[in-house]
Amino acid sequence: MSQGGASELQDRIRRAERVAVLTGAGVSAESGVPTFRGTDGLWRQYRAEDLATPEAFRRDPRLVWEWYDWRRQLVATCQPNPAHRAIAALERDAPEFLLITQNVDGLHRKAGSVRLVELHGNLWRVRCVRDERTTENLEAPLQDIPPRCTCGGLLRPDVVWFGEALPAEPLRQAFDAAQSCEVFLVVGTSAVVHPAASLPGVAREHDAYVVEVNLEPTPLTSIAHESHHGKAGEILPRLLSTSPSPQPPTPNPRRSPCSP
Ligand code: BV8
Repeated sequence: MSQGGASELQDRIRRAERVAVLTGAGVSAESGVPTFRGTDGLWRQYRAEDLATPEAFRRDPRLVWEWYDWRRQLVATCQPNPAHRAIAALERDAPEFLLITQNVDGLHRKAGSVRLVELHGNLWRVRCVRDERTTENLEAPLQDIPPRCTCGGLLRPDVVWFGEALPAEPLRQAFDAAQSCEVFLVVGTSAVVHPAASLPGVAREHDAYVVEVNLEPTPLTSIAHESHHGKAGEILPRLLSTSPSPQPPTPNPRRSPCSP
């Protein structure tokens, strides 16, 4: 397994029919979106069990709703970074491609990715706990916190909480891609949350060339053919030889992390 040295990735991608990419919170870090388990990560400030479980929502729906609303406002002004854009460019070049993201921030779509599945749902969509209908219309001024569906049921974030099953069709597509791709690129995930974390191992078992791009080593590093440790926004454009688009101005550290 090579670390950070010469990469076969471009050559492997050129020769590949099917390419799959798995991303985690690290791909959005340079856009200003906090990760979960990093030094300044969300789970450092909050306990996952207190906010990202169905029990937490049953116990204190207002607290959980307000936490996700805070995250929506945090993410609303964040822009895709060169890592998102390099993955969107790769999609345009690969004959068969699937982006499998654990992220709920919507930045891959904003960067132009189309062939993607969101394994853990989407921050911008809410779901009625009673009739399961979803909506992305969060504009209406909220009388109640959390707001209610027209059927009277509470609206909840349409994300996958701990102990909840992942959406069946995206999960099926993700495992199909891992089993059939020739190249599997993993970007910005600590690889601790299952079942997403098992995908790179499935790809490796099916003879895919597995490449990891992450700030630091993870449980995947030992099974990857290549591991490149550093910032995805710097490494990916170079690795995929997409010229990094002009860097947006560095956000003023004294203002909200994503304000231009
Ligand atoms: C389920 C809510 C079953 C959404 C989240 C097998 C083994 C062990 C445990 C389990 C298992 N199977 C199931 C479990 C239980 C559990 C689990 O995995 N627990 C772990 C933590 C021990 N899994 C579940 O509960 C899942 N459900 O299995 O249900 C079932 C089946 C049928 C019927 C009923 C039930 C549900 C999992 C989803 C949980 N939801 N969040 C939200 O609020 O966002 S988890 C949370 O972690 C996020 O969703 C996130 O997507 C996910 C993964 O985190 P990462 O994206 O990897 O982020 P992290 O901060 O950890 O790492 C970022 C990395 O980036 C770091 O390595 C960092 O170094 C790097 N980085 C930072 N900056 C950069 C960078 N890299 C590059 N460039 C940079 N600039």
